[in-house]
Amino acid sequence: MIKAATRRTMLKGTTIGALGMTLPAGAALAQNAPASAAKGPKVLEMDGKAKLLVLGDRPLVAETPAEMLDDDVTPTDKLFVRNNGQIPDMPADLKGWKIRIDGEVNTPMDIALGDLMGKFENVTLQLMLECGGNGRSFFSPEARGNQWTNGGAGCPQWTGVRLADVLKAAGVKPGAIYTGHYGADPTLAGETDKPTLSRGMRLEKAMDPNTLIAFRLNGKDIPLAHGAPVRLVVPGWAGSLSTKWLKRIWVRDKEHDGPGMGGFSYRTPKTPIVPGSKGNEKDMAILEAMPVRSIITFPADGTKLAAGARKLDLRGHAWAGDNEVKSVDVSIDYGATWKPTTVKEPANRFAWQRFTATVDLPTAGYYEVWAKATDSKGATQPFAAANWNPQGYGANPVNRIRVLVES
Ligand SMILES: Nc1nc2c(c(=O)[nH]1)N[C@H]1C(S)=C(S)[C@@H](COP(=O)(O)O)O[C@H]1N2
Ligand SMILES: [Mo]
Repeated sequence: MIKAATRRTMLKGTTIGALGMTLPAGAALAQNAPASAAKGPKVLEMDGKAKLLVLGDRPLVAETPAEMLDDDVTPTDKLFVRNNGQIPDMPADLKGWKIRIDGEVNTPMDIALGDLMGKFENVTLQLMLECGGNGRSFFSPEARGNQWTNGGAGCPQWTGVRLADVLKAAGVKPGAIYTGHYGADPTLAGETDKPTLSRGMRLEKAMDPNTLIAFRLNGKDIPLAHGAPVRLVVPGWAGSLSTKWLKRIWVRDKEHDGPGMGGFSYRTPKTPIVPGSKGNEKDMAILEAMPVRSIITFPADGTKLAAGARKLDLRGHAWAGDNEVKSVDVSIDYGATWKPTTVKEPANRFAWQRFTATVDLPTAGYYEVWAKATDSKGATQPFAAANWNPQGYGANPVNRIRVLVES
């Protein structure tokens, strides 16, 4: 007992960096490694950002390694970056930045950010932001797009006003059913006269008190890469709805049809299709809430434990779109047996939930530690990425890390 406890303490004292990623490629997890990993990870070099892993340069897309997501509240420098076009220039006058609310409203308005901040109640919430393609690299065969592992997600603190309050002030007409969002980012080709991406949501989600027009991230002005000076935060749903550099919300009497709303974009099959097949646009439904997911954030994948280590302290986060996480279980025998973890309440609705566990490692040698979350509706993570779709949304297989106990 005492011996094990001592060794546990030793593990805690060792930095992840010193232990990290020492296992050979081609170990059992290779089948789940992102395809892009073969080229070697490229590290983000950007002021104010941590060394995220670059999944694409044009547009800039970078994910957060799981072990960098260990904080309870994701620090701004560690939040993933996902752009579809170019990053616009920083506006000179932040408070004077105007947002247009129009369409199916009684009083269309152009409201300056300064007025928005002053006229509506300011709220601060810890809210999940997750790319619709998070987990894409786990699809087989490979789906089109950035090969996210699990790092297209984060849960920072946002301050803003409720979109619902602003829409109510504009007076939503009875025929309104949907929103359409516009940002100020130029397209990849540099065009400024057409939207790079323009997604929208059912009015019900727009009226949810947790859907924010946000102007602060972790208590500071939102940095340029994350949508300065103002953006939407639509927690629990595909990140593409959380429009950065927000310029306009068009309230609509039909489903929005901007770029990113049709075909295979942000849509998944209503009934499962053959993996790798073309699929039929008519059989696709809009991806709204993200599925249940857990990530182990400590220790890092590939950690080596000192000889004699027989206990492993684990921790991570789990989240579940519109739902709460009810349980997270872990396995060290490839899913043959499972052990429950301790799952904390979320800081508020739409915040991720911390899970912790101590698992016994009966011998020296190689282990995979798997984590599987189950939500309040009973949905759980599959063993492999399910419901394959051409653009690779919603892959949420059980999370796996590799650990080696030295002999
Ligand atoms: N204007 C604009 N907003 C946008 C995007 C974009 O390309 N342009 N990308 C969206 C996508 S796909 C995601 S996942 C989130 C990512 O937000 P982040 O870069 O702050 O992490 O922003 C969304 N908002
Ligand atoms: Mo995204």
